[in-house]
Amino acid sequence: MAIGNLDLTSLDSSYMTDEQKSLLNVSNISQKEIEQLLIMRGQVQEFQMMMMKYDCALSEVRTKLEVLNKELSLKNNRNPFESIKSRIKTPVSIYEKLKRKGIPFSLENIRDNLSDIAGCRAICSFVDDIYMLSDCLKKQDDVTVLVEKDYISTPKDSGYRSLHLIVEIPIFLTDTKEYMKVEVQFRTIAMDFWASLEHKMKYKKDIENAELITEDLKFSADLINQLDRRMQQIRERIDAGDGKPYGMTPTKEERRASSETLEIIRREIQAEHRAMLEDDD
Ligand code: 0O2
Repeated sequence: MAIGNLDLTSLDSSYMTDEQKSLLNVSNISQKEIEQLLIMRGQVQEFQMMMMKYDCALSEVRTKLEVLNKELSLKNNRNPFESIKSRIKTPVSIYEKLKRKGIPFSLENIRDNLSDIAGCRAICSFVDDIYMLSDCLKKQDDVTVLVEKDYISTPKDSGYRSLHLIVEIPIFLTDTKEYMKVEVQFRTIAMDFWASLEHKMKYKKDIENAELITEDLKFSADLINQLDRRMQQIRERIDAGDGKPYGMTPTKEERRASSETLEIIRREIQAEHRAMLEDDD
């Protein structure tokens, strides 16, 4: 694995200028500057080795999920997940995350403080598939669950919903076995759609009235939650071969009333915010 296109032999690792030293604490660092930092510390190979191990662990977890998907789709006649994405965190994003946590950039700190260097995301159609799939993964005897964060039952203040597992799995190298952490996120298609949009807004600077968008996102997160639950109920009725609504399923009139109520609440939130912004002026 290459870290950029730098000629690693062209720099004297024992020599550190003031400018190079300042790289240790910059707020906007580039990939090239991180490479230089690693070269200065003589840690290029160690860093590459560490990232290779995360990459191997990621492949293992991804394969485990793909195997489960194949088996469960044969058993249940539908795929528990629609798609799967995996990524290794970039050096810049590793640097920025450590900085956000107030931790200096070092290989030891990366290993000890970041659990999402290797990340895998399974996008499911239904909420119950999320729990079924994650339970199957958790049960495997070479998987240790270090942390479980259920942001579906307890969403974040932003409205973010997903199930996160930090798992540790062994990877087998030529003469060693090492345990590596991988973050696995499970979401529905709708939750993923929401999270991508919200992520975009977080990283976009200079949005006027950003608070209004934040409120709208929170509101939309609730709507998405309702939609996910409803889709699941519909699927269960299809599976049962009986279209009869469940006790909880509202009538046409109730549905109309609840969407009208939601619209009123949405307008009230927006009006409140506009008033707040006018007060600030
Ligand atoms: P990126 O750029 O997506 O990689 P902790 O482990 O508790 O110290 P951490 O790692 O922030 O803190 O844990 P958390 O809260 O479980 O978040 C892990 C990842 O979940 C984040 O990684 C995001 O990908 C996603 N996430 C968490 N909260 C939100 C949210 O409110 N909105 C969106 N869109 N995504 C969220 P990163 O590294 O923060 O970001």
